[in-house]
Amino acid sequence: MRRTILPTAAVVAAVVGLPGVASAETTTSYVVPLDLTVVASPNTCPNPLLTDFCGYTRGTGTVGIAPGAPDAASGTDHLVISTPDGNAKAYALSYEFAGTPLSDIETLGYRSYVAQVNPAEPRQAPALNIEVDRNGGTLQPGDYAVLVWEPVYTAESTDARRWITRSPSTSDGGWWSPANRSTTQLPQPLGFPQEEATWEQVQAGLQNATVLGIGVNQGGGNPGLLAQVDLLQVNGTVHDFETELPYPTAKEQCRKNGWAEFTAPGFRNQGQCVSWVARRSGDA
Ligand SMILES: [Ca+2]
Ligand SMILES: [Ca+2]
Repeated sequence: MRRTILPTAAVVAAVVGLPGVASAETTTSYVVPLDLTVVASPNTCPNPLLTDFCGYTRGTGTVGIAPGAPDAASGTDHLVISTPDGNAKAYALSYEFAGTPLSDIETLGYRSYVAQVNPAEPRQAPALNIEVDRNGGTLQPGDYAVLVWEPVYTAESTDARRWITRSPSTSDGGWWSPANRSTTQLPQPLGFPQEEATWEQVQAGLQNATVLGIGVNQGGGNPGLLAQVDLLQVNGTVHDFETELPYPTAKEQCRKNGWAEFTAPGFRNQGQCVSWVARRSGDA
């Protein structure tokens, strides 16, 4: 959707494997501030959504793309999420995969960095969230559910101030859902064990489900948590959050030594930069 409407935000093919994730070929999609819409009420993302990502913030929570802790794999710009008090909440979800069967989501990954911990629970870090229609088809009342994967329920590191690769699709557990709480009538209605479920178990419990949105969330009850996320991977697409695109979209950007600023791809001189833009825009 967005990519045909906002030509500044294009996709560049690259091979950028997430460290620790099986090295299938992936495509890097650079996500810049124009690609993220943030709303103040839950489930009010514009429809149709003209950006790939939609974020929601509650109370003092914030989410945005900004410079943060340098990371060899993801640069210095990241998705930055802050929840200053216990009521705050903030998330950013991609809707590029809406309608995809949950069973087709094979690879999920991201990198996270906790710059400032929640003092009451210093192991907390941003979680992966997937909004689903639990039985596919049209979204009827009762069909909506959010699947959550949290590092704290797995054997993955909980260290602060260190970039850590997260592996929701291959970890030893960590999945749960608010819609999966057992009652006396119905033990675990989504069909997988809370918090200790693997991705395979989630998929087995929700065989007809379809994806609505996929992204990262910092939920309520995390006062003081200040974190960064990058390289959000869904199957073959890796989302790299950047304040600016690392490549030129207009020939003018190559001039006055502008060519030297670009990194993906990098250029040897102005002429090479101009040619690249011309080829890419089809007017070479
Ligand atoms: Ca449905
Ligand atoms: Ca980045």
